[in-house]
Amino acid sequence: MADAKITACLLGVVVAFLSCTEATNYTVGGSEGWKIPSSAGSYSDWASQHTFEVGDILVFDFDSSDNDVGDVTKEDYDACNTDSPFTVLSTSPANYSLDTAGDYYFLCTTAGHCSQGQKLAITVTEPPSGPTSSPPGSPPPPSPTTGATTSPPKDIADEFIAFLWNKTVAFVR
Ligand SMILES: *[C@@H]1O[C@H](CO)[C@@H](O)[C@H](O)[C@H]1NC(C)=O
Ligand SMILES: *[C@@H]1O[C@H](CO)[C@@H](O)[C@H](O)[C@H]1NC(C)=O
Ligand SMILES: *[C@@H]1O[C@H](CO)[C@@H](O)[C@H](O)[C@H]1NC(C)=O
Ligand SMILES: [Cu+2]
Repeated sequence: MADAKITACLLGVVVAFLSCTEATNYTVGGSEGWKIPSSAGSYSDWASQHTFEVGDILVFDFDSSDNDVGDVTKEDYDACNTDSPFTVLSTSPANYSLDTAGDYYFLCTTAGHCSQGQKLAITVTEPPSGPTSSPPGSPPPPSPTTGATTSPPKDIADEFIAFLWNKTVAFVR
């Protein structure tokens, strides 16, 4: 019973660890895509349901005849000023790489669209850790579970922990 629980828990940790290191493509607005939204808060609702990390990609899916994507300052986002975007992406689907941590602001530059809610603000964070975070050849970071590799396993649960720890260390290297 306890062994099964420990096993399930450890598997959860390993799966979470692996999925954290994957870059994710997010389709802005989900199936609704990028257009004048049905309700003004749609894109802030969508953004609040996701966590964005460096390396992720925003995919803007839109009707190119009447929409585009401009990345702008917070001031231009707040005021729906469409006159000075840094870049404009006008071919759908547009892929926007989130290369650095920080706040990002987007709007559609078509007159009237931003004020009707076609605007997006997100915050991008550094991933908690990554395969490149420790230089090659350096020892693994100190951890309470390191003992699992040095002391002989006492039972099947300990052996499984040692096995998972070995896999995790191998993955990080
Ligand atoms: C994300 O999109 C890029 C191209 O924009 C593609 O190369 C990559 O395979 C996609 N990744 C996932 C996880 O879908
Ligand atoms: C964005 O990525 C998708 C998937 O890889 C690709 O089909 C599409 O052509 C890309 N968009 C642009 C404008 O390059
Ligand atoms: C973990 O790795 C060590 C050597 O690095 C090895 O001796 C040990 O048998 C491995 N344990 C498991 C459970 O794979
Ligand atoms: Cu638009």
